[in-house]
Amino acid sequence: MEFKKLTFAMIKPDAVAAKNSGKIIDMIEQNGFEIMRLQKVIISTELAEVFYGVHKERPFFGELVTFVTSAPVIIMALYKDNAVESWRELIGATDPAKAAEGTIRKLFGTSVGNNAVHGSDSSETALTELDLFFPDLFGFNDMSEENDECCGDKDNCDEDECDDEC
Ligand code: RTP
Ligand code: MG
Repeated sequence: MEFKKLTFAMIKPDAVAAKNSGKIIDMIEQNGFEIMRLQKVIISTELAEVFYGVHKERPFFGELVTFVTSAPVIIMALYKDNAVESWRELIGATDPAKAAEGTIRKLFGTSVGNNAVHGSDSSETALTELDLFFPDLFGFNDMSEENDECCGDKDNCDEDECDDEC
């Protein structure tokens, strides 16, 4: 999996509560994103403070944490060429009033705070956010389990496929 092709996305509490998540997920698929992970969760305050840590000095930090932990959200790992830029283009500007026509925030956001969705702002941030919410994502192709099986059955194993420790 190429990491530049991944981004982290969230349908925020306002859009989930307004029953817009189905429409947003449909837009995601119609715009060519592969949904690699999807989960509906209620985020803890501790996790929200880490997730929004970059904004901790901003005056709206407390509001942001209270909002994102207030009700269920849908978190996703999205896969597409230029995933970060492509997803940010589809969601539109932070303020729904300034977002381009047809973008998710223009369609479903109602204010700067209640702006329907989140998108990572760079590939580096995407990796951090994906690792925070989907820690299994990057270990998915880890071959260690196969190696473990191999170690347990040395008679039937192809030595070349075993770790040196076997
Ligand atoms: P996000 O992280 O949620 O995808 O949004 P963004 O990159 O477009 O905007 P960012 O600057 O990262 O801000 C994070 C969230 O903080 C809220 N915000 N409130 N009251 C304000 O002036 C203000 N500015 C930003 C927004 O909900 C924004 O999504
Ligand atoms: Mg941001």
